[in-house]
Amino acid sequence: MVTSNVFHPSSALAQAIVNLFKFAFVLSAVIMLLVGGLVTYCILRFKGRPDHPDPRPFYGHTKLEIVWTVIPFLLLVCLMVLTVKAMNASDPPDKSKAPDIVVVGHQFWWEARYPRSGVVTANEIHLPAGRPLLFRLESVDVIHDFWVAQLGRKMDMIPGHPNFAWLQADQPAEYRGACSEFCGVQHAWMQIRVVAESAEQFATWEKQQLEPAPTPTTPSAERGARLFQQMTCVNCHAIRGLPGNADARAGPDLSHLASRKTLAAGVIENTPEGLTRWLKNPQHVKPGNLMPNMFLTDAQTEDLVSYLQSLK
Ligand code: HEC
Ligand SMILES: [Cu+2]
Repeated sequence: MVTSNVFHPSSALAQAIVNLFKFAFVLSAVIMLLVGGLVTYCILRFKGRPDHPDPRPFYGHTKLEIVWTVIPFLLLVCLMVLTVKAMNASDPPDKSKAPDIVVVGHQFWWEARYPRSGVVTANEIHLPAGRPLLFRLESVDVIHDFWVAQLGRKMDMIPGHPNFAWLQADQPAEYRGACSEFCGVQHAWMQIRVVAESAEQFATWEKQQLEPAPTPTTPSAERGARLFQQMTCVNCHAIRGLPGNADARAGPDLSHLASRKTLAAGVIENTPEGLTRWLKNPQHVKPGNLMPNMFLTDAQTEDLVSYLQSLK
């Protein structure tokens, strides 16, 4: 099941945020209608007519000024109390604890690291449902904002200043998230897929992600693997098991690319056609992203696609 309806929260914190939003929205709507209504009434009722003299102005009406200061003050106090209550719907993130998941914002994709197991993946974040998870949120370039509305609060990712947040999915399902701070031309194509699953399914996923990338078995995939290392792909993309590129983090980790549904943070489906289009010219598919057009020939593209497809 894929869900992206912010009004169907999947954790106590997300529920508290939705409640606060609804209250603030209704309150603002009532005030807007009241003020707008009164202004409209006054315009119609007291509009100047040719034979009317100017109305008498009055200054310094103490009672009136007290009333229109106290009412907004009380409303703001009320909103503040409710906001603090919503913020306390989850524990304050404990920065001294080891995070469950580290998400790093990149222009224009998400790196996800699982410090306990050592799994590294991108754009598709698997997590066990039913328990709170501590996220550490970082950025390597500009300010991004990690937001999966149904699981918890949104949180800025600020270069050099890691932030922490609790997120939880009560139900196993697929949740959608997005970058919520304008971070460059492809900001809108920084989507997050969160796959919340049972503890067993999650453990299976983690185990599979930890395997070294499978060795290619067909001639085409073998040629693709060689191309991958001869061309500059290895400088930007890590593949578990390839010698010497474990630190390549300029692009997504591709060790188990074939286990992901989409490419480039949700822009296209991860199919042979999608991969071919991406490799032929990533700048056409996602203009301004940080993977250059490699000007591959059709044969090279085909071999690379067979190789990448084999990375289950
Ligand atoms: C200069 C660094 C760089 C080089 C060189 C490079 N890439 Fe990329 N690649 C990236 C970045 C950055 C992204 C993420 C783009 C985005 O989503 O904004 C990416 C995305 C991808 C993706 C999609 C991954 C995903 O999980 O969505 C694939 C597949 C890929 N590159 C394959 C290759 C191959 C094959 C080569 C060599 C022919 C290559 N790349 C060369 C930086 C690079
Ligand atoms: Cu962003």
